[in-house]
Amino acid sequence: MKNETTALAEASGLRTGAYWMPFTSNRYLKRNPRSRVLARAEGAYYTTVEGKRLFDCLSGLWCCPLGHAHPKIAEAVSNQVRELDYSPAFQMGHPKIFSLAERIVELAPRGMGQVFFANSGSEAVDTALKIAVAYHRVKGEASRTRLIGRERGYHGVGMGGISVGGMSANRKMFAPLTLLGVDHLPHTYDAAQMGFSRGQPKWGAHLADELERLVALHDASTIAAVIVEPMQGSAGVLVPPVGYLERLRAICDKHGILLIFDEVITGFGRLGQAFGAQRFGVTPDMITFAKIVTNGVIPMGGVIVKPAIYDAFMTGPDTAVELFHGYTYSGHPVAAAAAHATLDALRDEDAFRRSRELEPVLEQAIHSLKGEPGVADIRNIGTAAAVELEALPGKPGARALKVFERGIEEGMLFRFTGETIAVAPPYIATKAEVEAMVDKLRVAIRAAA
Ligand code: PXG
Ligand code: PLP
Repeated sequence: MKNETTALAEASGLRTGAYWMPFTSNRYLKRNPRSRVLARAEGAYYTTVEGKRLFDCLSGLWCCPLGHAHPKIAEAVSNQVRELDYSPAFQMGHPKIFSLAERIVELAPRGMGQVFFANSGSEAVDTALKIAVAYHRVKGEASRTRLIGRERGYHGVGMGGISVGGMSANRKMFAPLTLLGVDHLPHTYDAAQMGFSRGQPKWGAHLADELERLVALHDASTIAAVIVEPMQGSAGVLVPPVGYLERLRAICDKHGILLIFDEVITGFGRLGQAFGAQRFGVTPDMITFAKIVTNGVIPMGGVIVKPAIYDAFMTGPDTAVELFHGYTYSGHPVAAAAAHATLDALRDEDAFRRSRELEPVLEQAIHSLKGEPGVADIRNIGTAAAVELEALPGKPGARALKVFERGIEEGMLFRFTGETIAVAPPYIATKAEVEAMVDKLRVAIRAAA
């Protein structure tokens, strides 16, 4: 293993040109990569190539709540590489993926039955959308092809995901590639009604009735599915109003529309329960997941479906392929091993309970930032929170960037997008660490004023 000095020497000669970085201001970062290149990680902390230690305020990108270099996950991955490193995904299987599917169904809300594996949230979403449209077709309702997403939604970057997604920056460049026959529900955020609310806002359930308007406009016979994040993560922790998801569920039931919860962020304990579905007491027809299923160690995603959906495909001769869909790495053995070890650790470390215990700590701390310069709103649920900042006049995004950069100086790796700072600390974080994170955020916000 390299020591920090070697890593630093390498970093100073860092050649950054060939790597086109995702969702990154490439030119800005490459001009000054200081503190932007991570060398190692352990527990709730990263270390940069310069040797600076950073608290992992967003659990990686929402995906590493058990902390880094988890010994049991590392061991499981390393053993699996030697035991069975790859197994063809089509017409073949391996023991760990069958048992993993069983375990995920066990964790899911009652009434779910099967799991289809992919390698990311984006693939999971595109898979769910394809299953939705194909399901209606195998049921003899081939006219049900329309997909309904929501404004400000994020469903990854696949062609399906950007189509049902509701972030204009992610869509506008690719507009000709987005699916036809997609419509969007309004988002549920209204600063005047729910500014600085803690947990679920009381106002806004009626916005689910907009689905009735879309049904009236397009007719139910053309609509396959509605996809929403139970809590909108990427948009900056937009929490569903009390009663909203229940109403969406009821309207979908009334019209034979499938309801898909995109739980790529909310799955596996971020809201204190296995899934957001359980936290909110609403069971969708499909759940997409990724990220935390392997603690971020190996890519994996998937779709959990109700048995009625799976069963609808199981017709015709039993030698026929029922669903013409899958990825080379669907159910990858190393990812499956990482997922088993992650589920073991979530159980053995009582991680969902820890997430629940941190929720009031984070809530209390984060709302103490109200009144700090430029703080426009604060929202939280589970171990997720966002602070929305007022834009500096004529400089969109500049204030959040300043907060981010000052955060690094303070030993905190915050996540910024647009005017928002999001935090989602690891479940293994202590109360003191969560409070320190918010204290440093206060310092950074003041410095950026
Ligand atoms: N659905 C949801 C709800 C997501 O949050 C995806 C799909 C796509 O997953 P993949 O694995 O293809 O990236 C996501 C991903 C952020 C951030 O900072 C959020 C995501 C990814 C990276 C950063 O909010 N969400
Ligand atoms: N492109 C080509 C040329 C391929 O052969 C394949 C898979 O065989 C893919 C794309 C899809 O790759 P994946 O299955 O990893 O999504």
